[in-house]
Amino acid sequence: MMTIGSTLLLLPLLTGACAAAISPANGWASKIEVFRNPVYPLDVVDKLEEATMPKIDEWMAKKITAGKNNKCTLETAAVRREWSDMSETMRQEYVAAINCLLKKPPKSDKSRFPGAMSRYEDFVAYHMTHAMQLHDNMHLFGAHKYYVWLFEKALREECGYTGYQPYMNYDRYAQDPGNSPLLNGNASSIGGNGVRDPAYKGVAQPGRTPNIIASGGGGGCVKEGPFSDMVVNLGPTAMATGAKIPKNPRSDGTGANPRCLRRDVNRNAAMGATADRAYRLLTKHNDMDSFYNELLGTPPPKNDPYPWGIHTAGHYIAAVDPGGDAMTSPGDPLFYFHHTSLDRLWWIWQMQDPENRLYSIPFVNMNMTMPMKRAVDPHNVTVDMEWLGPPIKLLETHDQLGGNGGLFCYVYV
Ligand SMILES: [Cu+2]
Repeated sequence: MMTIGSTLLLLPLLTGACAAAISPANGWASKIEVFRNPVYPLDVVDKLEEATMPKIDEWMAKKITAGKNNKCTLETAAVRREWSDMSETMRQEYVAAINCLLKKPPKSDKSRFPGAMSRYEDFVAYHMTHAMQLHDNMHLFGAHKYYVWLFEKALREECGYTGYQPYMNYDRYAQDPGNSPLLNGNASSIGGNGVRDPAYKGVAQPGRTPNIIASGGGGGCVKEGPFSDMVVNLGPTAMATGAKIPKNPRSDGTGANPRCLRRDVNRNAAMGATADRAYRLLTKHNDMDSFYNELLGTPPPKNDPYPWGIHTAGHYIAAVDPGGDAMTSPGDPLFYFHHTSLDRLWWIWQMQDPENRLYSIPFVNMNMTMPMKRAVDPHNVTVDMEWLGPPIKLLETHDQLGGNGGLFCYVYV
């Protein structure tokens, strides 16, 4: 782990950035602390992100002048980092904070969610009962931004975590996720693969070629590293993709069903989220609908051995139970890394043209048309997190640098 000074970092940017009225000495790199793990050279998306930073700095300067930044500045912004860019001590601190949430008593309604046994599972309980709201076209980005932010807040305020929610750069791990610093089962990982279960075949992908994300060789209980002792209580639901998972006593999956965390750490999934795919996604689309649809892998890409779309690919990097169940997927801590990565991609896309993109909302999902939502004025839509956090306006969730009355104030590095 090493720290690179701001000047060094700016070198590749100097040619492009000198037109802006920001000199390197007081540009963005002097405002944000950057850590890079030298094992991983910057990929095309990282480079695009760096090249976007001067633009973001200018955008923030404009907002500050107009008095619209809600006290958020790049200097005060929290920094969400890539897992491998964090020190091993910080990674272990993150794991410890999740273990703390797993031990804290729940705040959700006991009669509605007898299976939510911890603060951690309060979040799962919300996701499994609000899946429709969370995943319609309007909400996928914004509501998940708020949801992850509340989770990060709980880690910090209720469990003393001093960092911020990490993301995973899929590309760093795609070739061999099971041996990656994220999932290799070391003390500074989030646990290892599940033991092999021949009954687990993978996740069906109807309409795509190939039409299955074939098993990566796991499928059973995680026996190595952090979360190998985790007890999963909620679920499974009708959306479960695992094999031989004990049934929940309640038909909607909200009852207590204590069992192990099962995983299939899957290269076939991860390869659908490589940097070339993310770069294409970020640079090819000027309008939100086409950006959104490519993220979801609709229409299915042709002549691609991993045609899942980045959203699906990221989810099934650790499929099975509950990671592979669309309703209870936040029950595997990997969920938060994935949705934070999507949040980062969304931000990079927005910031290519903040004037036009910050508040754009997708309306058309080629897989799932939700015509009712098209008639709704997004200005009137609120995101209500109920037992997780107060309701806020949907459009407030769009701006991570000043949204939610300034409570959202973070950048990705
Ligand atoms: Cu979700």
